[in-house]
Amino acid sequence: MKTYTNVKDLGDLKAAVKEALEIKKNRYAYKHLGENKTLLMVFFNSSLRTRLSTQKAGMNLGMNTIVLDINQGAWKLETERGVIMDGDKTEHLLEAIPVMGCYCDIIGVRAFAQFENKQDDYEEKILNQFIKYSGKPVFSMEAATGHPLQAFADLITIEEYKKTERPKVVLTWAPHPKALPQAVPNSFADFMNEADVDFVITHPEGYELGSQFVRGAKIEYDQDKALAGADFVYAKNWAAYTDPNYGKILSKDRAWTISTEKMALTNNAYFMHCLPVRRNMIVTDEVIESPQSIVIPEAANREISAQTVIKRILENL
Ligand code: AN0
Ligand code: CP
Repeated sequence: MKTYTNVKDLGDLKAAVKEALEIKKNRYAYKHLGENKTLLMVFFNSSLRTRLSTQKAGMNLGMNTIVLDINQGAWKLETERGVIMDGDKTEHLLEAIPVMGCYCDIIGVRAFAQFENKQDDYEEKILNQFIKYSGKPVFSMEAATGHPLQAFADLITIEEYKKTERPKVVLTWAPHPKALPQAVPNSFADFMNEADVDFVITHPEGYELGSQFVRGAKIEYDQDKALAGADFVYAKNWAAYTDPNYGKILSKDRAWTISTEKMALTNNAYFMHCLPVRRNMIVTDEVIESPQSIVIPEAANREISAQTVIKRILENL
């Protein structure tokens, strides 16, 4: 594997999940692979899980790991070419990226959608410059349009908890006070569409996601109908994708919050969320604290998805 930005990079998805579950059984079995290799993790945005789990994954593989927070101590970076740099930006991304590439063997990048220019976001302007100019294999740690390490961990978790061959998995929009990217729901849809599940997406009108991610998934605008018979409820907020509302909040309707009443409509479903989650906006205290909530094992699987991806990249260096 040379880059990891979406489900296709994993090839045979069943084989990838199988490999991940094998790694989980003995996560130190490949410690030799990363010897004298350095993983650089570059963050343009905050993180708790991705930072810790990816660093841990690299260490499990015997790698040295370096974390760079661009907004804390690094020079302010200009990202546009042709700009006369007489403002507050000290360094250009076009020098910074190849320099970062000099000090490592693999680079993970977190660069969220900025909601300033839809085309820039959906062309993955920042991530693709790392791929093009770093000279090193690059993987996404949540970029503008996707969070494939999260979705891979989600699929591993569903595989571990499913009680039927083909479970019903419902991705539901839920309210949030701030405009959030579509990266998590995009990647979740990207993966579920390739997995052996009955996949349904529910959201208020106006929150349609990009067709390149939704593909053939069922859309149900009535959340109660969507939840009926669900085996897994995956809640997430996202801001509008479609024009002219790209990046806007259209609703904060708490009728969409996942509550005990909503969960009662399901087939005793498991509750999932990528975290961080705002309680009593996305999900009530009762539901997230219930035995059906698997948000912690889901987060734990981030170490496993990251390790599977980094292992495959190391094997191809
Ligand atoms: C981010 C998002 O929604 O994309 C990260 C989630 C993993 N969430 C927030 O910014 C709260
Ligand atoms: N789920 C996830 O990626 O969490 P962080 O933003 O804390 O890394």
